[in-house]
Amino acid sequence: MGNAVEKWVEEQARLTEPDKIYWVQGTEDEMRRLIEIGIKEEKTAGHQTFRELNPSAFPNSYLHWSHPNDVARAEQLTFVCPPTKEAAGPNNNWMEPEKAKQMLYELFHGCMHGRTLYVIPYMMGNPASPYAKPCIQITDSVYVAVSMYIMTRVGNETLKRIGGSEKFVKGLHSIGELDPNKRFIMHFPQEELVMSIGSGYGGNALLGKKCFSLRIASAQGYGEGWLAEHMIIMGVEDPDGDVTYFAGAFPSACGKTNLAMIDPVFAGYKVFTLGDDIAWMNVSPDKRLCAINPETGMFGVAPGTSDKTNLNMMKTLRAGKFYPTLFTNTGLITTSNTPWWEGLTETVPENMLDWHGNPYDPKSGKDVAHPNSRFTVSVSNCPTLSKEFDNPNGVPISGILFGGRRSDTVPLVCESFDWEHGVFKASSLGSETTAAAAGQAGVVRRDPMAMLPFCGYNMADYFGHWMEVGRRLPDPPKIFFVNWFKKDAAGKFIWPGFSDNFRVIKWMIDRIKGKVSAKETAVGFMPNMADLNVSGLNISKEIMDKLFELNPGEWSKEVEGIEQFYAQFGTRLPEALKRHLENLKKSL
Ligand code: OXD
Ligand code: MN
Repeated sequence: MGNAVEKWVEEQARLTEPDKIYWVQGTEDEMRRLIEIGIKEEKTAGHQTFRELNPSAFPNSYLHWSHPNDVARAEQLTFVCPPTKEAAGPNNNWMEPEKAKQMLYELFHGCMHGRTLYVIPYMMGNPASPYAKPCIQITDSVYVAVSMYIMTRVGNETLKRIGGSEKFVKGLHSIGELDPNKRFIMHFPQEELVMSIGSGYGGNALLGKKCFSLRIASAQGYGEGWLAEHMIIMGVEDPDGDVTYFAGAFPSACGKTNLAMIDPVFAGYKVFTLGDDIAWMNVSPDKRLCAINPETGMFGVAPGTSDKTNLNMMKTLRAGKFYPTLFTNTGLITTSNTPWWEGLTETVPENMLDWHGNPYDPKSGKDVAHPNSRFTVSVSNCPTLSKEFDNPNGVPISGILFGGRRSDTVPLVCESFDWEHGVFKASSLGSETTAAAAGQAGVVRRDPMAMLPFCGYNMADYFGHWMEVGRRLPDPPKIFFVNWFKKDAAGKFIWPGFSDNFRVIKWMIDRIKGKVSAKETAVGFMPNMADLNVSGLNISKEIMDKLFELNPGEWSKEVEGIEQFYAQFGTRLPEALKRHLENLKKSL
C-alpha cells in the first residue's frame, strides 16, 4: 500500500477504468508530447483538441474548438455539498453528500474506457508560501492537462510537499460523454474534494480555479480566518515612487483582465500585474491584509481584446515563450492561420472559419468567435508582471475595488464610509449577466463581492466573515465601488472605459494617500470634480453629472432589489447589514 496520494489515485482508477495511467511531471518535453497527442486526436462535430497556429504571429500557440454545447460555466449543474443545506446557503445548489456521491459514482463508473487517466500534482500558490496549498487533479482530457500546466504550478514539488500526509485537495475530472444531461460539478468542502464530469470548459474542468481556489478555498478561509476572492491584484507606482496595491472584484466578463494590466494614461505612473481572477487574502503577522494570486496563468475573455483596448494582453498573447498559449472557441483566419475574434481588428477579415470550424459567411450576422471564447496564457509572458508575483508573503492591499456592469443607478466611483459600510455595499452588489455563464445575458442579478457563483458556503456567514476579518485590521484597506458601464438613453456607454479607467484609479490613490477630500453622499464618498482628472477626454459637464447622478427612482428600485435579495438569508443575515440598509433608505 503506497502513500495517501497513490491510494486515492488507485481508487479513482478502479472507478473510472482507464486504459492507461500517466503521472504528469510538468516538464517542457512532456507538454510537447501532450500537445502532440491533442493535435492527433480525432475531430468530431467541429470539436478539435489542438491545432497549431502560425508561429511567426503567435508562437507556441494552439487553437481549441470545444464541443458546441460546452462553452461556459454551468451554474445550474454546479453543487456545493456540505452536510446540511443551511451550510451551503440559498445561493448554492445542494444535495445530500452521500446521495450526490452515489449519483456521481454511477456516472464516473467506467467513464475512462479507452482513455488515459492523467494524474496532475499541482500547487496553488508558490510552494514557498505559507498560504500555498497542494492539490491533485485527475483528468482524462489533454486540453485540461495542458491548461493546468499553464494555470498552476504543476510538478513533483507538490508530491514532496504532501509527503506522507493525507492532506491535499482532490479533484476528479472526466469529460464523460460531454452530455449536458450527465454534467455535474460537485464540491465536498468537508473532504476538500471536487468531482466534475461532462464538461471540458475551463471553469468546470480546471479544478484548481473556480472549484478549488474559490469554492473550496472560501470555505477553508471561513474556518481558518482568511478570504478567497474573485479578484485581480495589481500594484500602481506613482510619481513619488510609492507602490499602492489594489485587489478588485468584478463578475465574470466585466473587464478584470483588462484592469489588471491597464495602461496608466498619466506620465510617471506604472502598473504591475499580479493576478487577473483570484486573490487569497490573509491577515499578515503585522496585521495587514496581504494578497497572493494562487494561479500562474490567465484564462481571459477574447472578444473585445485588441491592441487598442489592451495592448499588454496582446503582447502577452504574442510572446509565446516557455509555456504554450491556448485559444479556445475563437475563429480562425485560414490564410494566415491566426485566431480572430470580434473586436480584434476593426475590419472583419476574409477567409475565416467560425468557432464551429465552418467557413464564415459575413452576411450571416453570426459570431465568428463564441462570445465567451477564451485565451489561456502564462503570466510569465505578461510584460507588466510584478516582481512581487512570487513573493511568498503576498503584497499588502491598500484599496479594494468592487464593480459591476450597470447601465444605470450606480455612479462611476464611490468610496465606502468605512470597512463595514463597504461590506454592506459589496454584499448588495448587482451586475448585468454575461456570456461567461450559460443562461440569459443582460439581466441584473445581485452578485455579492462578485462571488455569487463561487462562494462555497452560506453567503450570510460569508458577509459576517468579511466583517470579522475587517475587525482584525487596525488600518483596513479603503473600499471603492466603480461602474464603467453606465449608458445613455440610446444604449451607448457614456464613460470611455479601458485605459481611461486609470483616471479613477488615480483618484483612489490620492484618497488612500490622503491627498484629496471627497463629497459625502447617501451612498458614500464621491470625488470633488476638480480631483478627477479628465483632461484630454471629450466629455461634457452633462455627461459627468450623469456619471455621478443618484437618481431617486433608480435608487428606490435598487433598495427594493437589495431587500428582496437579503430576505432569503432570514435571521442568518448579520444585523449590521440590515442596519446599513435602513440607513441607506433613510438618507435617500
Ligand atoms: C472566469 C469566470 O473564467 O469568472 O474567470 O467565469
Ligand atoms: Mn473569473
